[in-house]
Amino acid sequence: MRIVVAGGDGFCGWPTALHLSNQGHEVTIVDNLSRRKWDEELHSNSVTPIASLEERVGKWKELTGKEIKTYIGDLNHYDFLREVFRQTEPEAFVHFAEQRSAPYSMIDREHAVFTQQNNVLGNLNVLYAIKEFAPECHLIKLGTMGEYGTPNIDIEEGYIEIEHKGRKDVMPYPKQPGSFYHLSKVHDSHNIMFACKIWGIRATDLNQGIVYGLHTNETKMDPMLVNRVDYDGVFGTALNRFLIQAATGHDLTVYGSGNQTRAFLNIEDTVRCVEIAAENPADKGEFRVFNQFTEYFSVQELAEKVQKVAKEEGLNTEVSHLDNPRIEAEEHYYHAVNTKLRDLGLEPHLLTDDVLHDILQTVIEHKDRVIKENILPSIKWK
Ligand code: NAD
Ligand code: USQ
Repeated sequence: MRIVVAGGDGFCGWPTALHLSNQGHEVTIVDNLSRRKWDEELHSNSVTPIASLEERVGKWKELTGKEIKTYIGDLNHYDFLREVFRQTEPEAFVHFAEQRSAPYSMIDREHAVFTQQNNVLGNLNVLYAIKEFAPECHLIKLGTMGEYGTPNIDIEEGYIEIEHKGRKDVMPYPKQPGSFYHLSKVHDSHNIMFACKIWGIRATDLNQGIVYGLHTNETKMDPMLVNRVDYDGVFGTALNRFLIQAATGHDLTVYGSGNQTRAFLNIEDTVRCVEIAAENPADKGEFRVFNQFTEYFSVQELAEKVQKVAKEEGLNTEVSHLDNPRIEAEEHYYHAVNTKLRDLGLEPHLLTDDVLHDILQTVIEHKDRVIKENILPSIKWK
């Protein structure tokens, strides 16, 4: 299949592009390299030293003989996107290319506006490009479990049957997101659903949980293919942050009580889920939603798991409860359905101690790169 991976220089996009290429698909990466610029803005970095995109795809070709084409540009520049569609004629468009940090979107007005412009308008351009240049193309869009928030009822996969005053209907599941970033994903979902309805586009929204780990079979093939791993208070996410904190002798930064529960998956499952979605496309006009996660944990549980494994590695790690910089429920019900990807063949990589040891050992190798001042959270919701 001819597949465009937008955001293919990022944490999820890079290993996905390699995996799809390795499966024999004709892969094209589109990325404006803005993630590397946000590192500069925040004076931060990936724990693992990442090569340039050019070096990465060059090494991939040298090792496997497979070519991944690259287009450097912004989804918000429609002339650029039009050319990408004309030249690649995609059968699937995997869309990772957004500003994905909740704290970054909450820095100030400018960052909130930027996040929603970048994400919502970029996605709208992709919808128009599919309509105009590749109407059969399957949009595989990365959404987030955070679109749903933490309702006091079970979270279904995208839709819920509601009975109201004696009448029934199946409706989009109610959304209660927790940041301007998460809201951008909700706006995207609505735009995609509408585009499917009016133009007959086919789309799958992958409501992904928090991704941990870094390695996949492909990124392990050479140090130049290594994935990025974020640890700072802005782009770092819960489990990866805790592992890097343990590696550098920092206390594990649990926000508030730590009873907030979130859905998680290993990066190895991210790449497989996208492959499954690509190989089983939505029907014309269908807006399909899959909840893409394998397990859920409270933040406190994760910190305790990391503390245990760190101890086994000879590291003395404490769990600290910081004042929560976010506005979020810390005590809540959480039960989310995730059967659709499993029904299509996903075999989850679960979070075992061995998996934690493996990630911890990798980040220990690179711990000298960590800029310690970036570890504590600096952005507050209020
Ligand atoms: P990332 O920041 O590492 O990668 C995103 C990539 O998109 C970057 O390389 C960036 O340069 C590029 N990009 C951003 N805006 C662009 C634009 N307008 N035009 C072209 N390129 C652009 O993020 P990630 O962690 O790989 O996340 C990828 C997607 O998955 C995001 O949409 C995110 O919301 C979603 N997601 C991520 C996680 C997670 O835990 N990392 C969890 C759930 C959902
Ligand atoms: N948290 C801590 N300590 C930390 C970091 C986070 O307790 O050091 C807590 C947060 O308060 C929150 C939870 O952990 O309750 C998750 O925070 P996070 O930063 O790991 O994840 P989040 O902001 O939700 O965003 C990440 C990705 C985003 C994706 C989302 C999936 O950055 O792109 O959409 O995970 S989900 O959480 O399902 O919405």
